[in-house]
Amino acid sequence: MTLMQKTIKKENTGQVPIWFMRQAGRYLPEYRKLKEGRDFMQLVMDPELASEITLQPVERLDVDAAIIFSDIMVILHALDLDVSFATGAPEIGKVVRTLDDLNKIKDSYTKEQLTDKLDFYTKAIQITRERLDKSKSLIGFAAAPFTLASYMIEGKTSKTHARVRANMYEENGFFGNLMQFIADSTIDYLNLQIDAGVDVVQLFDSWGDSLDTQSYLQHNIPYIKQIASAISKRVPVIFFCRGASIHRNDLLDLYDSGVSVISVDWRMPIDEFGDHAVQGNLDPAVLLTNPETVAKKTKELLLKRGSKPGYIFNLGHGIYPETPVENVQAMVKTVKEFRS
Ligand code: 1CP
Repeated sequence: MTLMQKTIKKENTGQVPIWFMRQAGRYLPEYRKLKEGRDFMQLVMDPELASEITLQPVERLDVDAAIIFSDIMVILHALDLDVSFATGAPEIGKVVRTLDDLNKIKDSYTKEQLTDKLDFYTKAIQITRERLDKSKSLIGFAAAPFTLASYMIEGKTSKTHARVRANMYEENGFFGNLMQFIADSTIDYLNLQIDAGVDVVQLFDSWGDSLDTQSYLQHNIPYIKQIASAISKRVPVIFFCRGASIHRNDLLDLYDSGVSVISVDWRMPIDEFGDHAVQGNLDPAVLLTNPETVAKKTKELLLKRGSKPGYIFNLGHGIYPETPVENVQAMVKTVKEFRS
C-alpha cells in the first residue's frame, strides 16, 4: 500500500503525506519549457510528454503522489464536443443546452468508444505507473457532475454559472437527464483510469460554491453518490468541493456513500470534519509570500490537524502559476519534517 492509501485508511504511519492540486503546471520552469510552442491538448494527448510532466513535481519535490497530467475537460473531448484551449482556458465548441443536444450524444455513446478515444490517457497512466515509486500513489480524476454540467451548458468557465442554474430550476427533464448521463459516463471514465493503473481517484467540484444548499442536495449529491459508490468498490475516492463551508452537512453525508476523504477549500477550518479523513487546505495565496511565512502557516495547519490519523496535506485549491518554487519547497520540507 502507498502512504496515501494507508493514510486514507487512517493507519498510523507517523507521517503526513503531501501532494497538491495543479502540482504539474506553469509554476515549474521545466513545465514551461516543455509547453513552449505547444498547445495544452497536444501535451495531454502525447503519453510520453504527459507522463514526463506528471512526474516533474515528484522528481523536483518528492511529493507523495502524482496526479496524471490531463484535464476534467478530456471526457468532453472524447465525446467530440470540440474542446479547445486556444486562449489557455477551456472552450467547448458544441454546447449542450437541450434534450435534443443531449440525445445526440447519448445515441452515439458507448463505453468501448470512450475507451478507444482515450487510448492516449490509458497509455500515459500505464507508463507513469511503471516509472513512479511503489510507495507513491497515482491519482486519477474527473469533474463532479455539476461542475461538468456547467462546462457543457455554459461552454466555458462561467463567472456566474447562471445558465446552468436556470436549466436546473426549469425541471423540464433536460437537466436531470444530463446529470444522469454525466454520472454514467464518469463512472466509465474513472474505471478506465483505474484499469490503467491509478490507485486513488479525486472528484473536482470546482463550481459547487455557486449552488445553494438545497439545490446541491437535490440536484448534485445523488449523482456524486452514484459515482462514489461505484468507484469506491475499487479504489478510494477523494471529493474536492470549492464551497465546502457552504455544503459541509451534505459533504459529511458523503462519507457513508463511498467518499473516503473530503478535500476542504481554504475558507473554512479543516478540523470541522471531526475524525473523518480530510485533505487540504492551505490557502494557495500563502505560497505567494516568502519561505518563512510559508513554513509558519504550514506548521500552524499541521498542528491543527496533522497529529490525528487520516490527514493528507494539500492546498485549498490549485496552486497559482506565479508561485515561486522556493516557497513550494519550504511547504514540502515543513510537512516532511513533521512527525505525527
Ligand atoms: O499550460 C497551461 O497553460 C494550461 C493550464 C492547465 C493545466 C496545467 C489547464 C487548463 N488544465 C491543466 C491541468 C489540470 N487541470 C490538472 C492536472 C495537473 C495537476 O493537477 O497537477 C487537473 C487536475 C485539472 C483539473 C481542472 N481543470 C479543474 C478542477 C480543478 C480546479 O482548478 O478547480 C478545472 C475547473 C479545470 C478546467 C480548466 N482547465 C484549464 C483551465 C485554465 C481551466 C479553467 C480553470 C479556471 O478557470 O479556474
